[in-house]
Amino acid sequence: MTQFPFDAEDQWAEDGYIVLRGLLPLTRLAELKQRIAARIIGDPVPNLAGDVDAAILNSFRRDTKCHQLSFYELGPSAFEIIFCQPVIAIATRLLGAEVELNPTQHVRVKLPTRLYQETVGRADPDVVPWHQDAFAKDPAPHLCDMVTFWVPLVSVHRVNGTIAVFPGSHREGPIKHDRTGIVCGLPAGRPRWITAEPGDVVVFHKHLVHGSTANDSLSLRWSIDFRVQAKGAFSGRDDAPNIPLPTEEPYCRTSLLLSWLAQQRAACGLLEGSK
Ligand SMILES: O=C(O)CCC(=O)C(=O)O
Repeated sequence: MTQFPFDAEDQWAEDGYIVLRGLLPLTRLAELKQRIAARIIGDPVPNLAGDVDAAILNSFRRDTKCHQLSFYELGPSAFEIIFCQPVIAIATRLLGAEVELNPTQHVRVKLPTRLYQETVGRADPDVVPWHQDAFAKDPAPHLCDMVTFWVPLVSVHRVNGTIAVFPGSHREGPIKHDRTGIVCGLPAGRPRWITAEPGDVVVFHKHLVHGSTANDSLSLRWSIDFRVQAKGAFSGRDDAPNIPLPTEEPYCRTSLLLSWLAQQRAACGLLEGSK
């Protein structure tokens, strides 16, 4: 069973986020990265054992939309990370015994900002302005009892545009956001850029003010993020269902996988009757 490090609860209360080190298996993360690369470049990909970043950067030079992709395209490799025992154990520790997967999930392959600007000639869309996740969806999502899991697939640091947080800002509660979803006025204190390695998981409070800065390196910054909420909490979305996370064995992984794929297809507006 995954244990919290002895000081994690204090840090959660004080700072509104924790970085859990070495929690996820590197083989699974590498598989996921391969799968993402294959989807971006286009299946089948003859040999991704080489320089995956170079292959994606070249494909971006040919087609500047190619780095956009959705979670549901990733299939079991992403599923194995979201629905793993350590994630469920942390979620239940922070939110209570019964938890659900919120439909908002992202795969982010963040391009070097210089390449983006030179190729597309406008501001880099992968820079995420300061916000609280509780406000990411209207209406009134601040009612949602939720935590965010942010999972780097490469080493992340300030230069390659890791996430940055205002430690303790969750204690200010909901802060007004403008119509574009940016906080109106920054919280007290200074931002902290999170340094993390593949295998680490950053977990943060729904009211933690965070964002991410430009990728000033020459390589890609890879991450995924997803949200878990208390059972019955409002997800902020009516276009896709929440999925109850199993906290006890046995359960059927195949039916859970199918529910998750359906959730993500609905979230992308790909199911009949969904928006
Ligand atoms: O990964 C990023 O660049 C931003 C992540 C973020 O804002 C989030 O997960 O809510």
